[in-house]
Amino acid sequence: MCARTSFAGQASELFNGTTVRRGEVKLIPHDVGIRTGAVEILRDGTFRLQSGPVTNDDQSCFIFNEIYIEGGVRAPLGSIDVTNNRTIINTDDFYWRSPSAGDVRSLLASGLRSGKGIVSTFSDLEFGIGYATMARLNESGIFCGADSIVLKLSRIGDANLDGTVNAADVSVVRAAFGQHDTDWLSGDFDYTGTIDTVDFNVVAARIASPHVERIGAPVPEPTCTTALGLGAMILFRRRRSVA
Ligand SMILES: [Ca+2]
Ligand SMILES: [Ca+2]
Repeated sequence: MCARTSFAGQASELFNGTTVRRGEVKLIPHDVGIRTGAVEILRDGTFRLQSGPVTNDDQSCFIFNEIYIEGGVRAPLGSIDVTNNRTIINTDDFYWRSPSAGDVRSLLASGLRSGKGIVSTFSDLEFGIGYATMARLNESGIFCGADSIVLKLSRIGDANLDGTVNAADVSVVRAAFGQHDTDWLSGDFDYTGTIDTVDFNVVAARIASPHVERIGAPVPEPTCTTALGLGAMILFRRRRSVA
């Protein structure tokens, strides 16, 4: 269990117990504030957060304490659409259906692959969902622990989150190359947890041209010689199945 941090405010809205059976349920906040809750999403359902200004503070965000998606984290049949909201997935096992970090990564990977899982309708060839723990982002003071996962719409390839993709990001990926159980801040742009040639090519291709193919598409002449490949995915510890 991760350490719980202090509260900075009161939740302004709860969405506990929301079940999306099919179609779309849109969470429309009534005011600026923190929303916490749990969702259950069945086949072909989408739980969509109303898009809003992207914020980087703890005064306005969505926090998921529990997530259940039919099909499980590796083959989800429903979706959470975070649009452009700063969203936090609470991994604290204080909650019954809180996902592990590996579960969150699997849901992001599935979203990238199939459009089911954790997705953003604001994602395109330039922007994707960045992810890292609150601790890694030096964030605290909200309703969950330091190991909770923060999701932010980020420029693909921008590992250091400074808004641009350049040689500094290449350096980040190069330094983390071969590491497992990593995050976006280390250059894991395809949610495998491992930093490999796929991630390197993502950032290298975007320096060469901002209008490149989707993540995972082949790019010419990769410059990394160490190939771990997607098959080297780490087996993440699953505290519990959310299937
Ligand atoms: Ca950058
Ligand atoms: Ca990766």
